[in-house]
Amino acid sequence: MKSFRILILFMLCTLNQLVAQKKVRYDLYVRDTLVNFAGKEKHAYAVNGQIPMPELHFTEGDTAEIFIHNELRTETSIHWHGLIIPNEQDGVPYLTTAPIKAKTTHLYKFPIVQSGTYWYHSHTKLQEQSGMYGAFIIHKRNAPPMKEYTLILSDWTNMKPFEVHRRLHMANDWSAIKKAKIQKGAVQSYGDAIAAGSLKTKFTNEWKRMLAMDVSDVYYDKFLSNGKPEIEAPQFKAGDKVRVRIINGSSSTYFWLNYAGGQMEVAASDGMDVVPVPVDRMIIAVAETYDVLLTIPEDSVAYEFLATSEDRIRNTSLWLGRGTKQLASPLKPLKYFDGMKMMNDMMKMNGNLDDMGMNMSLQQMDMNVVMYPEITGEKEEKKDHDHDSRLDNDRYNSNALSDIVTLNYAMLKSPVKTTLPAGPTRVLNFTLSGNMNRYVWSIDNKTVSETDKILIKKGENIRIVLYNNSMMRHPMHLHGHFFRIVNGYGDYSPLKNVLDIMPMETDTIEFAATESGDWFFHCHILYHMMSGMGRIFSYENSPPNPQLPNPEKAIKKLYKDDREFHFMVQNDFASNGNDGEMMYMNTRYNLQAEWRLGYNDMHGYEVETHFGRYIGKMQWLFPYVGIDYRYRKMGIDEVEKNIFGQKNTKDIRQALCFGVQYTLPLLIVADARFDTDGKLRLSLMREDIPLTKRLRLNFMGNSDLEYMAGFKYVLDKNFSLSAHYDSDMGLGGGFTFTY
Ligand SMILES: [Cu+2]
Repeated sequence: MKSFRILILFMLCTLNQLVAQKKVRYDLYVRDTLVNFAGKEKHAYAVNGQIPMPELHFTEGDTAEIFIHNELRTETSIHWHGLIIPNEQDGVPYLTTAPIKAKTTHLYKFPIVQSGTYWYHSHTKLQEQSGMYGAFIIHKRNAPPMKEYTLILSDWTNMKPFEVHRRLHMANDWSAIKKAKIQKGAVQSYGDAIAAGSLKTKFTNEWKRMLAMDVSDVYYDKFLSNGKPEIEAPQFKAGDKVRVRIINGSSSTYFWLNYAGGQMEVAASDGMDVVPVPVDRMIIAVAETYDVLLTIPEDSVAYEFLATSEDRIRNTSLWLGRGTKQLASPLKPLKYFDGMKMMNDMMKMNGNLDDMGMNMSLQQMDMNVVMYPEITGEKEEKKDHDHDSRLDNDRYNSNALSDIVTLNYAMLKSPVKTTLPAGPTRVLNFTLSGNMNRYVWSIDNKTVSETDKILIKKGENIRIVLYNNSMMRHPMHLHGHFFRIVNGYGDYSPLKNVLDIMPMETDTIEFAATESGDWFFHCHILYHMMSGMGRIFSYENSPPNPQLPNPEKAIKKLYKDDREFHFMVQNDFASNGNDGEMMYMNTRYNLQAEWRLGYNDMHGYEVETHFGRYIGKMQWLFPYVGIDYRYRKMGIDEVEKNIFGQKNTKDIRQALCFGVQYTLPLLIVADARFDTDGKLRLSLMREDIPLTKRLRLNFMGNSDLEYMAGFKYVLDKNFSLSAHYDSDMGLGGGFTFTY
């Protein structure tokens, strides 16, 4: 009898718990679809027929049950960004969770233990760029009702994401040519430099071995607010204070945000509340979320909330209220050569960055500030003496140089104490490293696949000191944990899960190791992550993960992402012959081939192949081995010698060669090689000198007294007109095909 009473009691308790923990179920069907966001019908992934994926709502204390029905012919995954969940629910395929195979259903089930603005996205290959991102909103329990609106921003390209990624690795500047249609000077050619009176700046930039660079490297055809170029929220009335939950679901775009109805009050970041702070404008990094409070000043007006891509090429808007449209002030175009000059000043000849003693951190000094005309002023309206003296005292804080307030991380304060529990502290130093020219992104010059997991222990505190020694900013995201940004607010340092770190900045973050399993820490720019910019934190003595029965085998799949080889080929179909090159390369290795096919015996043909490895962070050094094959028929008694007096073997050559390439200032590639016939050859070569937006110059000369110079006029992403003079083949013209 007594045991029966205990049973009843037990059942009642369980029932009570069931009521308290409400199960919230969603069914998500992932399907291939065709969309037309920017004038062309393109392939994308839709969930329940929509892009972005459906907005999911939960309340703190719920249990989420989310069924993913994968109706694709490829595998997929879903990662719950910013959520504190059991490791096997985190959704990184092959690291934490089983991949969702084609035509199967996967159940994610986890308790909701927090509240705020989060999102979810595919963590498989480049699927996120094709539409797999959505809002994940968790309401506070017993929260008073409030006016709110969810805005998920994203970027759309008509180019296949695979193509975008491949072209980034080829230093192909087609996207700059596309941008130049909208913003003059985007290619930053020598012609653009002369027009801007900045020839010396351009020359110095190439002397320091930099390619023209922009604040973002992908050209997007559209930016979207909840899947549309612009959206309206007419339901809001004068006096309403609307909590706009902004999620940057872009693959690689940062957005500047400003509002036509006055200041924006920043109230939360990455789901965590902050002490509200009013700002005039703010940047939202890739994968960050911010809650901002916007006030509607008057009825009969629709106020623009404007999101402009950091490169200022395009924008997308949300209109709050109903009536006459009140525009937010548009952002002025970038001053490219002012930015380039700044970069030149900070770039040392060895490829490291020099902050000139400024100890930059927490986004307080935007090194791009010289490119932003609204802050630095147009040339004719120089700042007065008053401002000049402030510049010395507050040189680290860009807000001191401006009449408007821009959000930075030093302004974020947690409303509650965020002190870490007592425990041993482990300090890790990471230098973010990158190579723009070959699009290699890494930490301490190593990619994810080139490093071991970083072992951590439950109960310790992990402090990470990050230094960004690359030329781009990186939104670093930690899975499954919140970290404090050490920002001068001490016990009230803000909690986030994405840290945007600008070039030359040093930032410190710290978190309590309270979980188990493996957690990804990576740059959230999709193309940087896929290039290998990340690390894996692994808790020692974690229980086996039932989703990954063979973790050693599984992790190899993850490593494959940054080991991927990319292919490019170029061929010039000219009146005097046919020449071209191909490359098949990854982070460190490159298999190159060059060929020249004449149309007669006198011109002959030749093929050279190289296989080599790039050395060093900047990858300027490239030792290789290769095979040469060459055939040509000269007239009798005609003998050619090289500058060393060696007789030429150009007529017939089948040789093994060993050589080394080195990239010199001005991006001139020096090549020294030695072959099994005992011949030495030195050459200098420069390709793709941007004379104007579309006109390019190449030249080559070598110790066999061969030389070549040519022009190319870029017609579109695959075709150029070309003309060249070649010491062997003479003058020729035709067209060049580039893939
Ligand atoms: Cu990055």
